[in-house]
Amino acid sequence: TPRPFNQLPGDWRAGWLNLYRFWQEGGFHNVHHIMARKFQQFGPIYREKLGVYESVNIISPQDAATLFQAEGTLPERFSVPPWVAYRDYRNKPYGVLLKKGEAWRSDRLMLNKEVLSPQVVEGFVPLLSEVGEDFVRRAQAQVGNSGREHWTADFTHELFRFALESVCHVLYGERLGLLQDFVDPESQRFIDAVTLMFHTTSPMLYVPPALLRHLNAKMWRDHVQAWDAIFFQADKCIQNVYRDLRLQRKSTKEYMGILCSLIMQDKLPLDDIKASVTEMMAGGVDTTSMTLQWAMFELARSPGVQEQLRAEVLAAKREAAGDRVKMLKTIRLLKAAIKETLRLHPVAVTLQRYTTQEVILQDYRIPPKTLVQVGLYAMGRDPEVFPKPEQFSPQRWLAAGPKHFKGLGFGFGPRQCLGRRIAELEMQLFLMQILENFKIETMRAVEVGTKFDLILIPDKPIYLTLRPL
Ligand code: HEM
Ligand code: 2DC
Repeated sequence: TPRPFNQLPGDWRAGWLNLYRFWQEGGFHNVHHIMARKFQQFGPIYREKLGVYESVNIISPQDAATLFQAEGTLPERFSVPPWVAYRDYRNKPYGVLLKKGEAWRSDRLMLNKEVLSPQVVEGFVPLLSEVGEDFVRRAQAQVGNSGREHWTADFTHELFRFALESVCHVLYGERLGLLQDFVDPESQRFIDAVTLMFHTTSPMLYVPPALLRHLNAKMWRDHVQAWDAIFFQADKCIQNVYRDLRLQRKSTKEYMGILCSLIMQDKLPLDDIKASVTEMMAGGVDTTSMTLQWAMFELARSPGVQEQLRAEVLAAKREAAGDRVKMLKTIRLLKAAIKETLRLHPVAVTLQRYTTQEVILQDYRIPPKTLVQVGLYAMGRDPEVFPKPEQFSPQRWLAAGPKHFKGLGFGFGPRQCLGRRIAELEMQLFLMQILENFKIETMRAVEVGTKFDLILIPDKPIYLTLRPL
């Protein structure tokens, strides 16, 4: 018979003491390392309490499968307290990110049709390719300006702009012009606000924000300011589109973007559309850009893999006569390289679900309403799950053998990442276009670690070189 819940290993009795220890260890930036260590200490399942939040943590793909197969039709993840607190404080409606139950489901089903469905997604290809082409053109100009035969830089900000330009093109059907020499300061403010919003979230994760609000702590004030800037800027973009639509300034011939489609469908209240579009605009900046930065870094460190990918892309280009939609159907290794990047460098340190019924994990009975976290970062580096985990090897995703619940970078099931298809296409097209035009290089000696800043990011700047082929 399965073992009872209160026999689970872990320190879950003294929440505040744990939080203090955690803080002492620099835990706010090291959540991923602390988790990996706890799995070593306690084995593949442990229970934990930090502040007021309790969770059960798992690492094996089989346990993840058990968890997700029992999630039902209204899955719920940990809802980040300061994000909820901001919306309540300013009286802003929740989008799909923070909604629950039937209210979440009805919004999500409408959004899926316009954001995730294969028919619509194919229409994003020309929009996203165009942005990728502009990035290549800009890189070529930078090579020209440098007076050398290459462009060497920390690409963080370039990629932030690329990512915002990309997501806005599909959301609004319009270009912001962020890949030109002059960047609109308002857009730059938006980008900085998203980074600040993530950065100020992590220290508040385990402390009830109501407490911080009462203390009027600087962290909370900065957080509010960041969200204010995010909502202000998104609202301006949304109003522009709305006005153009009413004045019939939009030509109905071409695809006009996700926002237009949602408004014209007229099945969701405008406030709900706005809330979710704002979340997508904010969710589309740091996520894809950091993943692309890691992908280029890994490719620079593995020139052999890079050559293989380039050969695949160039062959696909020849066969498809440059048709990007066709090319996307044949670039298996490139898609595997993105999965491999997310294995070593996931955006989300964990996936989480509240159980709705009793589940058995590692032979322990987990009661309903328990927060269970899948340690995504720890799983990606566990040699039991991925042999030679330190090796960047896209090929492992194409080899025979079970991949069951191993590629979870975008989450799973009906609550998985809403932006998944946009993100995948954007990253595939970007890497295709870079590989067609440049060699990616880096200084081999530099080791780069990972820092938790709500999402996982590099712990120091990454310098990359693009060298025209
Ligand atoms: C949710 C990862 C890009 C918008 C999530 C989740 C993960 C994730 C792990 C939680 C899924 C779950 O609980 O099962 C990523 C990664 C990205 C990325 C790795 C890029 C590399 C994007 C983009 C957008 C976006 C570009 C916007 C277009 C969202 C939203 C949710 C979400 C709105 C909440 C969905 C819901 O609760 O129904 N993402 N994401 N993400 N993501 Fe992404
Ligand atoms: C952070 O312990 C650590 O995709 C917490 O685009 C558990 C947790 C819960 C939800 C996760 C979050 C972590 C990391 C960032 C995620 C978020 C769900 C969606 C969000 C993974 C792992 C993200 C980045 C969205 C953000 C959209 C937002 C800017 C409006």
